[in-house]
Amino acid sequence: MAVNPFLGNRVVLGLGSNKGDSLGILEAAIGDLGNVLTDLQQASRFITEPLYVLDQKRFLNTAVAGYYPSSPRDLLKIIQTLEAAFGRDRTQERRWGERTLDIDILLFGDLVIAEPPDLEIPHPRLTERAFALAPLLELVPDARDPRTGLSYQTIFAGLHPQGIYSL
Ligand code: A4P
Ligand code: MG
Repeated sequence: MAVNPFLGNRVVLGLGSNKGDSLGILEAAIGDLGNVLTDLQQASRFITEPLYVLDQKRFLNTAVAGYYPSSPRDLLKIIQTLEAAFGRDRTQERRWGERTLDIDILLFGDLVIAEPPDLEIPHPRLTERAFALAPLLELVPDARDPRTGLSYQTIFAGLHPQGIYSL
């Protein structure tokens, strides 16, 4: 993905919510991300069946793309502050359970970062998640996995149907 010498790396963030006023939360969070990323672009909103933990409400998912001038760790701090501002309280959550706002760094330019569990880019579960790949592909249709060179379009086409519907 592109690097702009003035604006920084192009990044893609995945957003999800299934607790509280999910649509309002996503819209407001994206508004705030407009102050973090330059040239912000938004994907469609999708209603998606929950993955992993099935006894919870459907999610609302989307993605945004834009340019970011600083480091991946700085961006991680910003998105975690934003999650908390929208009521995210990790101490009250079960893993993969309901949440007011989840923001994942899906791609950060073509960087590959393997510093688990704090930071892994591309997001470690991106390739198995239709709810993340569908909006990502709207924004960056020709994106490739920087580790393998495989196109995300091909990976997405090979997934079993997971129940994702345009809002
Ligand atoms: N972390 C490491 N790499 C990253 C990265 N690239 N971006 C670390 C963001 N964070 C990253 O995050 C736990 C830690 O991951 C963070 O502290 C950060 O340092 P978390 O948000 O609590 O998430 P998790 O439990 O690790 O799970 P993961 O895999 O991020 O999953 P989600 O997305 O949080 O899972 N079904 C549908 N249909 N739609 C959804 O949005 N979401 C979940 C929740 C489950 N099922 C879903 C959905
Ligand atoms: Mg997350």
